[in-house]
Amino acid sequence: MKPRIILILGDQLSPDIRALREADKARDILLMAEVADEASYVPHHPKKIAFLFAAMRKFAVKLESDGWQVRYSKLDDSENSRSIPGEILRACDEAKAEEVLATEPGEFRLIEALEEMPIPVHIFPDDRFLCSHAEFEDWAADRKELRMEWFYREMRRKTGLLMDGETPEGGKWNYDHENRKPPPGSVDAAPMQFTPDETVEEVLALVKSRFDNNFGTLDGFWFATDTGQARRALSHFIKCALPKFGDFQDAMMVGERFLYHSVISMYLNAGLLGWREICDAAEDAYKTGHAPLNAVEGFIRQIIGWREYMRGIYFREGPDYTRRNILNHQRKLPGFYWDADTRMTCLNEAITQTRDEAYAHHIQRLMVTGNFALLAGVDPYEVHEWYLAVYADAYEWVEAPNVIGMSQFADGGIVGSKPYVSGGNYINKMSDYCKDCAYDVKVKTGEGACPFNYLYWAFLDRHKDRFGKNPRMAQMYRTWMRMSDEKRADTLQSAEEFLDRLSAGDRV
Ligand code: FAD
Ligand code: DLZ
Ligand code: SF4
Repeated sequence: MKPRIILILGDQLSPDIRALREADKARDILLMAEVADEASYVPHHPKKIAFLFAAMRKFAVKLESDGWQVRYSKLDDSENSRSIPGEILRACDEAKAEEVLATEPGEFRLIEALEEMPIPVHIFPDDRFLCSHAEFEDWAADRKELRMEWFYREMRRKTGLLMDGETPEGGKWNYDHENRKPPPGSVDAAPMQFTPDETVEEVLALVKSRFDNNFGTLDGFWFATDTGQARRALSHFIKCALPKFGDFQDAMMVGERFLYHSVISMYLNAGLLGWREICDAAEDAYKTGHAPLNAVEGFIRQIIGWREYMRGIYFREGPDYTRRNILNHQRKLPGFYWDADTRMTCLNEAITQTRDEAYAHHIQRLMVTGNFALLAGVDPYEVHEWYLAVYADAYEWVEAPNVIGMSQFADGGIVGSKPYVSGGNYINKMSDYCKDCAYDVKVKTGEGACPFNYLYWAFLDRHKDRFGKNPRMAQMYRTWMRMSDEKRADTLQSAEEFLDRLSAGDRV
């Protein structure tokens, strides 16, 4: 029998990935390929590329030691054809294979590329997720609103996580109201870091030589790059940070890049960890009294709730989702997103740490970089491309619904019932950023005022036809309308002047 080519992509590094389960060790050839097209369809952060290449190389070695025949293309192989379809054709040619088995990629562009191949490619569902496309479709069909909270409850019932029979543990489904504490005085946790081994060093040299001009620092690489390390990082998080995860989930602090977050999204999304082992470990921490319910419920919700829900939205909405722009925002992404050169401390902190770590936590992504882009009216596609490039955990299936939907409201309210916008007050309450900022968070208009303050009202004013009747925003519109004509005019003028300076490329 002729061999078949079994494709394993860079974010499919799971020993039980579906295409591998379909494969025959005695017959088939596994294909893994570092290719220029995947490494450059957006200017990925060098740490993201290094993480994936190192993890891919180590996974290939593991597969070989398990008895598989692996055909691995390195980026600098002279024959490398630069693309996944090109490498498939090359592998088929060499092995005289006429059939390819693949697991569904997490981005439409790659699914389409596989579907257009001149040889048969069987694409199997990626069943590393809790909710299949069909199950999400069933849940979504006939619903007027696709609220995550309802989806999440289904997933709790389905998994039995934190369930006491039919009732949620502790009597409530969601303990979020306990999870909004301002920043602590100091942070007594940090993610587990790993010294680069020989494989990682080799990849770091390659990435440095090829992607040095991309946004992002390669120095100080410390990510886990195999399942063993990722599991140690997970255990470390459960032991040291999970107990306070809930309390400080929304907090932000100067110089504290990780607070009590798990920093496991890149491992989970690449396949080094699975959702079940993560959630079981968290649930155990609750059952043994190590971590409180508000922390464990909040953490599990992110994984079986938000993460699965976002994937459901991406595949349900289809390839045009990333181009949605319901608010018709057209501004270019400000230059400081690429060099952190801004006087606004919150943005400077979030972007600097993104540059250094390829990581920012959820509230930084949503309420600092995302909030600013939305208030300033940046083209959501540009915002989407930025997030897809700069974070180590970013693949379109999870990034796009978070950016286009949750953060930029560009999908018209599929993911969120109202836009996530706020003035400086929210950032001041949840962080210590404002203390040392060049702008004054208490001042609402004029030169030294916090830009988030006037941009917030200008956003509401600009979109009053769309949001004025939204019951969740009625209170804010009443406050806006109660302001004197003079104050409103002042606010709009401050916003206009600021946006003009932004357009002119001034340092803001
Ligand atoms: P923790 O705070 O410790 O949370 C635990 C886990 O829950 C995460 O590892 C992640 O797997 C999951 N999770 C939490 N929130 C979400 C969410 N909203 N959607 C999906 N999964 C979630 N997450 C990505 O994995 N990739 C992305 O490209 C991505 N882009 C984002 C863009 C924006 C604008 C926003 C607002 C959020 C984005 N997120 C993305 C979600 C979230 O910010 C990250 O998952 C989280 O910050 C990763 O850090 P952590 O592992 O420390 O997470
Ligand atoms: C993100 C990424 C990068 C940077 N490089 C590769 C690569 O060289 N080879 C590969 O198989 N996968 C890579 N990936 C991950 C893919 O882009 C990812 O599989 C798709 O975006 C689908 O999620
Ligand atoms: Fe950000 Fe405004 Fe606070 Fe400065 S004052 S850190 S711009 S919220």
